[in-house]
This record gives sequence, C-alpha cells and structure tokens, in this order.
Amino acid sequence: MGLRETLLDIKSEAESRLHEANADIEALRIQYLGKKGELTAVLRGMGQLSPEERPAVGALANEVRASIEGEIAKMKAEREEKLRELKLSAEKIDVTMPSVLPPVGKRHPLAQVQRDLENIFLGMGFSIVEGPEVELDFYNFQALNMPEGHPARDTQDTFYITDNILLRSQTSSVQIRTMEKKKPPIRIISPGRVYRSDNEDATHSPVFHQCEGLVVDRGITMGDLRGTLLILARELFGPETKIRFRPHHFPYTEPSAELDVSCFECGGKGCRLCKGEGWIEILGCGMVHPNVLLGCGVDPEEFSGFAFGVGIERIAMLKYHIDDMRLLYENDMRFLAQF
Ligand code: 2U9
Repeated sequence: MGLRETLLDIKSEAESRLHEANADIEALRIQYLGKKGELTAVLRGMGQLSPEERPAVGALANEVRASIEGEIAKMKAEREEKLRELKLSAEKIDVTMPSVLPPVGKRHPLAQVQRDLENIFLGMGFSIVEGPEVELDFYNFQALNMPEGHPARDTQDTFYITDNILLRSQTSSVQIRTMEKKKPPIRIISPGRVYRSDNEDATHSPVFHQCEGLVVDRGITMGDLRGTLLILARELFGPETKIRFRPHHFPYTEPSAELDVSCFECGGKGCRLCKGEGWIEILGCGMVHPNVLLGCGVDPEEFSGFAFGVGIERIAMLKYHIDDMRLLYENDMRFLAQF
C-alpha cells in the first residue's frame, strides 16, 4: 500500500473513531497526531519517496492532519456544548413554582395593642415616655395624693423591695417624673409593665401592662378629655363608637370617671360581649387633682390637666375575644398564631 492510501486510511479511520459515542478524543489525538503517532510515522517514511512524489504526498499529509485536527476541535466543541446543556438543564429554576417562605413571626397581641395606642396618641401630638419599673414609694403613691396609710394603697397590693422602694403599681410615676422636670404644656403617654400582688386568674395577673396619659396646660377641661377619649375609642373600636362617662373615684383625679364605649359587637343593642348592657368599660380617667399638680410644682390656679389609664390586657382581650388573660403570657404558638 502506498503512502497516499495509508494517509487516506488514517484519515477515515481517525475520523470514524472520533465519531464513536464514547471516543476518548485526547487519546485519539495522541494516537494519530502525537509525536509517536501514526501520521508522524508516515511523514518519517517520506524520505523513501522520489523528489517528484514528495510535494504531493506532503500536501496530502498536511491536509489529513488539518482535517483530523479540525474534526478533533469540532468534537471537543460538541462535547463542551452538550455538557453545558446538561448543566443548564440540571440547574434550571422554575420561577413559577411557589416559593418556600421562611416562617414569619407576628407581633404579640399585647405588643400590637400597645403599638396601636402609641400610634393613636402620636397622631394627636402626644410624646411617649418611659420610666423605671423599680420605683420609689414617693413617685408611685405620695406624689399621686396617696400619703402613707391612704386606703387606696391597699387596693393596689404592691410588691415592696424595701420600705420605700417598690415595683410600680401604675405608670403614673413616669408622668410625675416628667412634670417635675418639664413645665407645661405636657402631652404624654406612658405605656409599660406594672406590678400588683394579685393572684392570677382569668382577669388578673401580678404583672400586666398599662398605658396612661397626661395633658397639662392652661385651660384644659373635661371637654378636652372627652374629645381625646372619643378619638381613642373610635380609632380602637370603629368610627361609629359612642362613649359615656360614669362617675368614679381615684385619689389622683377630681372629678374622676370610668369610660364606657358602646359595644362594638352589637352596636349597643346588648349581646354576650357587653353582657346585655350595650356598653363596655375600657378605662379610668379624670381631671388631675390639684394636690398632684401642686406637689410637682405646677400652680393649679394657672394650669389644669386631665389623665387617664387604660389596661393593655383589657383592650387586647376585648378586641381579640380572649377570655383568659393567662393565655397572653404562656407563649403557646397555637394561640399566638391566631392574631
Ligand atoms: C398623673 C395624675 C393622674 C392616671 C389614671 C386611671 C384613672 C385608671 C386604671 C386603668 C386600668 C389602672 O390598669 S388599670 O387597672 N387606671 O383608672 N389612671 S386616672 O391618672 C394620673 C396619672 C398621672 C400625674
């Protein structure tokens, strides 16, 4: 067989082997084009050819090499493309699939009510103030017109730390501290935790939350109190809500009242929630007692003020139909997930 035929054989054999399904392209390249490869062996044999034959065979040899090289490049590119496609299809993302969302928490109902209250009063120009939960007897009782031995102290069974240090039983102490520091006009709310030595049951807890409010300025009247509480009631329970005052007594306000809202379940006709009354009690309030103003260095002849106190648990229980206060402290996710 002449060199020409050998070259053509090498070409067709190389190309058909390159097309085999699992061809090892690199091994074939070495086998045909490598230093010790078949094509090189043929080129070495060219010395035996006559000078006339050499150029044609040389040209053919170059052509065969180029052709095999081209085929190798083509096969390599095809392999790479196939691999790329495989990889892409394995990594394909279906953007229409529903996503797996991480569980998102919610605000605790007490935190939610506190926020609602804060937002309502911020909207009316009040500031939010906080203060210590461990308090002096002076700020918790004396400054609020409850001197030692005052019977009202017994109604707020208090946790004493020493004779004159206690866990605050209401957040009024924060408001006294504010009045001491700042001249009127004062428009503040003080939300926060308070403590009373009560046994826990469905409506009592030794730790609970309040939001108190205080406005002191010249010419403040019960009309201002009523207007402010009407906005509060409508924001909390809906725009149709009506309010009424019932006379009451607190040592720190005079006159004092309890505030009822028309029942937001039945609109006032009477139902289970309002126990047939049509009205629901939501907070206590009144005009700041002159003794309290005096004690804080505010002249009651020049200034007057109103104050109110609302139990955050009470509002949360009413709004969310919770019939046992203890549920609010147990952190049972089955309960909390409902709000
Ligand atoms: C100052 C003067 C007076 C705050 C007031 C109430 C009436 C009241 C209760 C609501 C439910 C306590 O959490 S509760 O049990 N509070 O009824 N609080 S007037 O009076 C003040 C506050 C500050 C300087």
